[in-house]
Amino acid sequence: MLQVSSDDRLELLRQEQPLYIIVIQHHPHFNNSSFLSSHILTQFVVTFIFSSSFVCVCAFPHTHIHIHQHFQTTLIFFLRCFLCNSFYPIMATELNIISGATNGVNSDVKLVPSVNPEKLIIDTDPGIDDSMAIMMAFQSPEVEILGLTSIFGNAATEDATRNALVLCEIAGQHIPVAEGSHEPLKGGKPRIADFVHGKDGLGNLFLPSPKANKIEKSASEFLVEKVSEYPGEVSVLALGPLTNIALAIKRDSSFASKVKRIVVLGGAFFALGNVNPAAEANIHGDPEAADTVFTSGANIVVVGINITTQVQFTDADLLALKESKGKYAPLLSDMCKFYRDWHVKSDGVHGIFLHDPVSFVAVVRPDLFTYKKGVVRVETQGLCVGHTLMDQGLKRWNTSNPWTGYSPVSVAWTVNIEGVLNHVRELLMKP
Ligand SMILES: [Ca+2]
Repeated sequence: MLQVSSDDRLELLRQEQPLYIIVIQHHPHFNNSSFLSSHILTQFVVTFIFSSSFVCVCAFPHTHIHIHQHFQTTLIFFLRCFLCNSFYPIMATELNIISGATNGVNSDVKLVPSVNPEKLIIDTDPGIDDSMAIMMAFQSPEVEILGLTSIFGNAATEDATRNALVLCEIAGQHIPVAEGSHEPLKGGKPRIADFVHGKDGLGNLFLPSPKANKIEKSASEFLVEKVSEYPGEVSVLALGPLTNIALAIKRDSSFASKVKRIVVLGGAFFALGNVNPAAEANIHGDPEAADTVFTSGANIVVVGINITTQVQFTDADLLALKESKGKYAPLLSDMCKFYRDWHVKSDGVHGIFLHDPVSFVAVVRPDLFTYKKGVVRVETQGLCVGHTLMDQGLKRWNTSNPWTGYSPVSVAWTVNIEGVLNHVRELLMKP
């Protein structure tokens, strides 16, 4: 029988990101060794490991199930790979393999998710790469989008709201869009990256105005309302400056503890920025808000541009997208022209960085990244305003400092580039 040693279990418990588990449950027909010795089950496991959004570790609650040696060996091999690479952390979701088999032969085994999709609010400044991430989310059964909240950044807030409504309309999604703050916490006119995303924020496509309207509630009101309605269940994907999230934290002192997790696209960790050498655009857009969010004690995962710039669509990828049968491929390909030309001018990259799509992948496939935990602070003034700096915990400081006493956050440290690219391609090219 498959055995997981106590050391392996300890290693599992040390991890802090979600582990998705497939439980092969006992079933009256499952103890037929001829069925289990078939390659069907092995294929399921291997298929799941490589192509699905779930990591496969199997547990056998009923020890009398006989596992064929071939299957067992495969399983142990993958289990060991996972544990050694520290890829697969705490349990979050279970899938049950439920057999519809009779006599264990010619079985039609079905995989039935035993949990509901993850509730997700996307706080966004669409934005070309935001649009890619939003359309990917609409194509992902693993998430239920409760709504979009808008923020300035790639476009002014009112344009971001309009674009969010347009994207929902194109996708046939009847979900609320709540407008966010028009300015950073400290006030003043926000910096708008129209030179990256076009005057309309969507690559100068100037799409028709949406028919639907934003809801009356503000973004922070909507965030607080949904997180209070489903405490511990709602995740937030923050793709722009963090003003709305900071306002939600300020509005409701229980927000940080009630939100399931906040996945932030922002910062540059031990790397140069993209607004200037010190700062990344989303954090630079509202440094005070970012510092408020990072020190709030919420469960936070940060994906910086040190990670996202590693994941690029080349011109060949963009062509493949254009020629694909992807449901939103024509729209996104058109948008990407402007964005791609800017990358050539700005970075000498013949292609695009996939900042926002990568951050969405971190929501549904956290296993494609490794993370380090540490307190993150944001510089709010001076030369390096907007700079994110993490205490890696490598030193026991002699005295307290501005990092002391705050909860650590998870900072994405490495990325499985091909794994993320494949997931992005799969969703964008999905009919
Ligand atoms: Ca964005």
